[in-house]
Amino acid sequence: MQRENLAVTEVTPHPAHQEVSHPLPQPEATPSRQRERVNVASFINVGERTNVTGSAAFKKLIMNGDYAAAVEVARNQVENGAQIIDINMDEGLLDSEFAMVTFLKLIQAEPDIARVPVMVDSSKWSVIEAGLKCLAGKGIVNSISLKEGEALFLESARKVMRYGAAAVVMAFDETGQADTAARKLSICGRAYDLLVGIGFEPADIIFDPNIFAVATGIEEHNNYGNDFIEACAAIKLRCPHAHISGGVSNLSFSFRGNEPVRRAMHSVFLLHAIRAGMDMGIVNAGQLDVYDAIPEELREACEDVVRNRRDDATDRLLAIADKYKGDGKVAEKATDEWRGWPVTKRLEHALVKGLDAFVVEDAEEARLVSVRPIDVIEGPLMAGMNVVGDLFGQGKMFLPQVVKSARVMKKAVAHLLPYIEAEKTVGSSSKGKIVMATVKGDVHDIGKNIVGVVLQCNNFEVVDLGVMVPFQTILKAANDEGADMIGLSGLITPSLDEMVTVAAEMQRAGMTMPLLIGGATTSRVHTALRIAPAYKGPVIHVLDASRAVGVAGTMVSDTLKDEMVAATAQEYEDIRIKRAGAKQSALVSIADARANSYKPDFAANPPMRPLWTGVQTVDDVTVAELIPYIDWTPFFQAWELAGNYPAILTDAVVGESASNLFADAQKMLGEIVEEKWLRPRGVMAIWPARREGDDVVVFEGDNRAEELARFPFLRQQIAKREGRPNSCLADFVSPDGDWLGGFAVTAGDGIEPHLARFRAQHDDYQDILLKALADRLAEAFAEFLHERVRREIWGHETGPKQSNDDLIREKYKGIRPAPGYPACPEHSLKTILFDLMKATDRTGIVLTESFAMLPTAAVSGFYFAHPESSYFGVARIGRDQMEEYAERRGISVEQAETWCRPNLD
Ligand code: B12
Repeated sequence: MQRENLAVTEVTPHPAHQEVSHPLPQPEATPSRQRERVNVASFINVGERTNVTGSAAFKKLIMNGDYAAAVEVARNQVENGAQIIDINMDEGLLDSEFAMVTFLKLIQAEPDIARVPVMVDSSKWSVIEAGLKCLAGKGIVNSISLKEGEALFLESARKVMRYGAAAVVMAFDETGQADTAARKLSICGRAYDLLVGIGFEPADIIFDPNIFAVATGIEEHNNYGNDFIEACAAIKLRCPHAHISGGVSNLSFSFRGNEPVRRAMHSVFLLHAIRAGMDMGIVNAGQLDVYDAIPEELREACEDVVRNRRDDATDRLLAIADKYKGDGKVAEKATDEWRGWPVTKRLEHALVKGLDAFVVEDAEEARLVSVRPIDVIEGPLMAGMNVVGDLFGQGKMFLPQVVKSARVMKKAVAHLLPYIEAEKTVGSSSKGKIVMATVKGDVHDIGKNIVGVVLQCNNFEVVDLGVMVPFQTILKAANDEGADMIGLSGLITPSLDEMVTVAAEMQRAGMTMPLLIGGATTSRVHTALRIAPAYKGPVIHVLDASRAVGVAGTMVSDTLKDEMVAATAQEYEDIRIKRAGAKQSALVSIADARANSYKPDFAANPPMRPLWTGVQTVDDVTVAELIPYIDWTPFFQAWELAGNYPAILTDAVVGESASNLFADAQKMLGEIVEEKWLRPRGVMAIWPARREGDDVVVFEGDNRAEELARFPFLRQQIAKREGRPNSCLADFVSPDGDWLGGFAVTAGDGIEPHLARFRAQHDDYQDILLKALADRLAEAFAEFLHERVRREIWGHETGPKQSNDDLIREKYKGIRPAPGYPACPEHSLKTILFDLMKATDRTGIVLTESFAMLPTAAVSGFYFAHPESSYFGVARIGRDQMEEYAERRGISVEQAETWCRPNLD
């Protein structure tokens, strides 16, 4: 089967434009992983309701042939936070192959379900194979094992490899299921060696080391919790890159009927198992509690049982279990009790809870009783921040809370600073200094700001140079400041080249300090292939804010640094070797790709004449009108809170954090509307057009005589399976006369004075909140304007308006791809679009040299109206197309190579 890999940059699809390609989440490969924080939020939930053996309701639907309702079960799983869905059709009275194929085809057609990977679950290989054949992205086979010996195991594994799939490997061998930690490790280790020996990708191995019931009354079962947890840690060390999964509900089987106790057991178990390396599992989010919110008595009793801490653990849990039946809620403690505590304890409490109302008052009180003002920072404030750092590290606190804590810290420090300066004492000794910048041409800075705040919370000194920073400024600041390391950030693909430039310039300047790389468009692979070779000093890609602390901490540690630098260098070298030797997906020539273009049925659906053509400034839209169009899920993602809105608000793990954040967002939105902080500004256009080859040519008049401009689009060149086209956006435009639309919108006009105000107040929380809301409003504006265009200007949509949910799921006809998104990855097309629409004059949006837009909260793109138009990813293209593109675009081949780079590797 031909897998359609995305380009080297491994960009994450924009939520609005997801594609069906599912790389498994990669564990960080360095030894530092063992030292990393427990990230409960990064734990992957596997949904299991689409399993005829596990769900009577699903079985009934499938047996009755009610596939439409069965699809809703899958959708429901995804909406409730499942990040992988397990599908099983093993039922004696069923044609399982037919059921698997029918169901998979149906869910593949639903973009909001198809965005999560599928686990094809069956005991019959024929069913698994039938399932794998119809998956467009990477599949996961559930499961293979050594139960029937090595020969059969390897035969199955080879078949899995042929489909480019991952596999769940059960800890089961010829003698049975593994129960003790030692057996689990020995079977998984053996399976790992066999798999790696035949070239199976280690990251595609998902071990299931068996979670068994504890507290059953049978003594031999008492250590099952520990056995699993210890096995996780040992397997992670023994089998680099492999994942660990398990079915969590088995653990509490003996407490059936007492949900609060089961939930508490699962939460306690997961805290330890995730910490030990478990990275995915079948767990119902509704069956989890926030660890710290579990009543202490129950939590301790569960700890005793799960960790087998005392012989009478089962009896003790049984003795209290009934008390917690029902809703199991405990009365909240009086909230203002803490104001009566000693000042050091109050400061710690304010930091942990992110309460800034009394912090200046308390910092002053602490200063008056301290010998030197600096003692307040180095004493109670740092102690409080250490608690915050630890809780975040243990996955017991989430990013929005940490940013609020940072605000409390900054306010206290701001109050103390004048006294410290008056005394001219030396400032607090930091762990290390990092100079951070978003590179030249790029304007994104939420991710960088978050990392900055988190590092500051962990006692790093951060020199933030802002956005669009040329390499000269970065290098100079690093030298002048005596920095310990440099951190670069970037949102869009042109920044990747700029990062290579910074690295090369660091090399030329003879620097040796570590270079950390982060931002939405960056990846471990790109860092290994392009950035690291340009610089001899340490270069490390950092996936997110939570990992930044571990990496930065290690880079300033005398004992840990060398090990991590060497391990990362080795890991990047492995990536380079693997890439050099890897068979890349085959390409066809651009001529053959064109011959296999997508051919819409223009006879059945001829191009629809718009009600109006021309260019129009859009200045009549208010923020209040845009609010209902907001897609909230990415807002929570920006704060590292995993889950879909609205289910995330009641999520057992992050629900409380998400709800508080959401309430703060609503409050700020109220102020934005009330006090007119932001002014939406936009422009849209519709031109008569025609397809010429892979270009869409736009014209002044309806007779299509006077050419205004041409938009050259890129075409997929990866060899396709029979019946699947090599698509190009131009395919959706008729060569016999059609129309094309364009737009550019921003919600960022007016944002600067408010950001400056928050900065002056040392309030990173409000600063990041406002930026994140402006970004959501920009996306909402694009959605709103597209709807207006479809209904009132182009007029191809009629009937009742669609709900916001349906808009988010793109249930409408027609698309609005944006330059930079996978269907038109080349960013420079924005210049043509902007010139034609006079977008800068009409909206105030300007383009940087890398084609980023300022204000940051901005989106621009095209409108295609044909009902068959759809999103896809261009992915890798050949040099033949790139060279021809240079000609079509009127640029040199070198220039085309730079602009198309992410699609060339
Ligand atoms: C939200 C979003 C937007 C928002 C705002 C973005 C912003 N403020 O920067 C809006 C809607 C405005 C937007 C617009 C566009 N977007 Co957009 N967007 C996203 C999205 C969905 C999430 C990005 C984000 O903010 N994540 C949350 C932050 C917190 O995460 P982060 O940036 O990754 O940062 C974390 C880590 O990377 C790391 N990190 C970051 N920096 C640093 C630095 C250091 C030193 C370290 C150690 C770590 C570190 O830690 C951070 C915290 O955990 C991504 C897709 C995705 N899922 O990533 C696309 C994405 C980034 N967008 C993309 C594109 C193309 C665009 C547009 C060009 C589209 C267009 N033509 O209009 C515009 C450009 C906007 C502009 N001003 O020029 C592409 C970029 C890839 C590409 N081909 O260039 C992406 C990847 C989508 C895709 N698959 O195509 N976008």
